[in-house]
Amino acid sequence: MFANIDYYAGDPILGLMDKFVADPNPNKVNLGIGIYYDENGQLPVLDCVKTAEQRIANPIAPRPYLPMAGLPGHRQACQDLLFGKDAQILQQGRVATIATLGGSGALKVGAEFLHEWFPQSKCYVSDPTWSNHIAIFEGCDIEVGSYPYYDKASSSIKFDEMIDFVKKLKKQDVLLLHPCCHNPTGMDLTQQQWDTLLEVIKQHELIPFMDIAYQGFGEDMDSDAYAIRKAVDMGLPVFVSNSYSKNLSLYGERVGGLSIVCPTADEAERVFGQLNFVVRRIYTSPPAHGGHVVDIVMNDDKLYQQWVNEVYSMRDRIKAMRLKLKSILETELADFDYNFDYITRQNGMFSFTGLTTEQVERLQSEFGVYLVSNSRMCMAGLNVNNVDYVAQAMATVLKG
Ligand code: KET
Repeated sequence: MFANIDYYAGDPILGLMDKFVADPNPNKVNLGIGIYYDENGQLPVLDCVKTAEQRIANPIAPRPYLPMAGLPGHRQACQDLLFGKDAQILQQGRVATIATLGGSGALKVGAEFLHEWFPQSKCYVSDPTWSNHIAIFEGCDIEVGSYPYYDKASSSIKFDEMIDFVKKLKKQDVLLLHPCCHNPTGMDLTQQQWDTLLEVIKQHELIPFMDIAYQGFGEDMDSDAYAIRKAVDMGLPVFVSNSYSKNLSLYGERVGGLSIVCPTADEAERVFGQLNFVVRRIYTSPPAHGGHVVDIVMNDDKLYQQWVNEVYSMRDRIKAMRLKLKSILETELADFDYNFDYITRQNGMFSFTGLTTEQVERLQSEFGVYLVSNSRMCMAGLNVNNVDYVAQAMATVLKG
């Protein structure tokens, strides 16, 4: 009965995690999946989260179903963080926001909504992008194409090509964008480039879908949301999926949000209703624990400030590791024609190293250093104890 079912080749990122766990090499280093590990190589529990969890645990409360859209305080938290507490669109009731199962859940619900209400729309993702972007949209029967983004040879963005491509898209096509900390390249548009791109999006009546999974890891909470807020100021009907997996270090709790900015409050109410209906048909309502943590941390001034500081110290530790890796590689490979400036020009958790598939494989088999096969390295897996080892391994494979 099931003999004709295809084998699943596994996920390029999650599959690597399984391989890493099974590797007996005592020196192994996990630089595959986008997870932040602290200076001791441990997954941190943020102090603000510990405080919130103490409040939830005591007293032990009953567990009703949450509303389909999640906790009001979770939804409010997403809106404040993405658009700014005082944003006019929030006062005008023009944003439909639901709590979702991580950023992935937000993308799925958003894609289902688009498939139902904008059946003619195609979705365009950056070349390259996070592999699951393509899988999620195709999984909702949406045709997915890609727009030019990253030039491997120069480790920079092909902005002019990108703009020329976007100008050719059809009205209401969807453009999936990374407002900050682009995954996998770490290369973000400048504010001026965002202004230019959003103007083209407006002229051609495209739908910008902004996926923000690393807010706070780039520059700061507000600058990282620049593209989102600019699109709102320009009156665009922007979709935003956000994730708290990384910036609250709550990967397994599955917390995120989907927000759709509408022209009027009435439209926002209709859209909100349809998002609820999508949720009802897939999983009815989100899990409660992570939602309560988000609600407590984000809506308490003191905990919120503590959280922001904790995110910034994660951001700064990653930046320090970029500098360190770059400096060791420059010393080790001084006699070779390599340029490692890209390491500190890239933002967020990832560095796109440009290593070949063979070099990535060698790093894995000879040194137990795991990168995603597209050459993406998670900088948040580096620490003072392993950065020398990783740099030496990289230098060895680059020497050939
Ligand atoms: N968007 C982007 C851009 C992203 O990098 C991730 C996760 C998500 C959404 C999903 O977020 P979540 O809240 O976990 O559903 N990326 C890392 C983990 C993964 O592949 O699932 C990664 O790229 O390693």
